[in-house]
Amino acid sequence: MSLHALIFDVDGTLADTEAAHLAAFNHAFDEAGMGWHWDVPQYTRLLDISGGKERILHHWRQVQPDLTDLGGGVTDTVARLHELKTAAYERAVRDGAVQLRPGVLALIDAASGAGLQLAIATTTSPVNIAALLRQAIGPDWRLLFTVVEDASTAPRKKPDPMVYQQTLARMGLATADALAFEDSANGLAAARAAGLLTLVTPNGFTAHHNFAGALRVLPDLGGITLAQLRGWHAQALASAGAQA
Ligand code: XBP
Ligand code: MG
Repeated sequence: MSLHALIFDVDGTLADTEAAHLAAFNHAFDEAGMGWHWDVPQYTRLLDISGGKERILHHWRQVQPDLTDLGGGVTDTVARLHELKTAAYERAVRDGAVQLRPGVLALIDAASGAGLQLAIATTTSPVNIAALLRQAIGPDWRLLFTVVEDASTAPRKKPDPMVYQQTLARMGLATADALAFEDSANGLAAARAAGLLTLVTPNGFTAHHNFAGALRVLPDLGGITLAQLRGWHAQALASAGAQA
């Protein structure tokens, strides 16, 4: 089996976005007068919850344990807060707050030029993907990716494998045809549960996570070549075959 596709997580993998997400959450809480402010240590813990809406509700239940969804009031408020947050995040990205991580663009270009399929498998919202990649790659960014699976298409969030299973199915590929790229324990768990060999590039918010099961843990993708990926992929499949 040779390598036919690269599947990328977005937040923390394609770009170090979580500081901008954190600022956007706090902006939304201020705008709505919630009286909440997340600091970095707290947000680092909250990132164990995938999905911005799920994260907001999780925090609300932490600060108000007797919270019940009174006639939709809580659900509507969470949705409103997330809309405010997403708008603030989009503005920040458009203003250049976030850059792609080292090696990401070079690898995407090399893989695309070599005829590999590229895909995105993320728990973030579609508007966030478009804001980041429009700014980082250009208005035609979507043409580079065969499949984009995100919070709008895969409602069960990582570590659930749904987003990766749907990505593979839509690409018509087997797990052995692809490599996944992740930054977090939840993301690694989702990719592994979908049967994918996974490279991890941790960041400041995830460096302390447990990455057991990763094909490799790399500081970033700077200088990583397609030939190296093909070699690691073939080696992993061969040793899996030898153990079978
Ligand atoms: C990381 C997430 C997202 C972002 C915030 O996604 O869990 O929730 O933190 O974005 P990824 P939203 O799978 O790309 O690492 O507020 O749109 O959820
Ligand atoms: Mg991530």
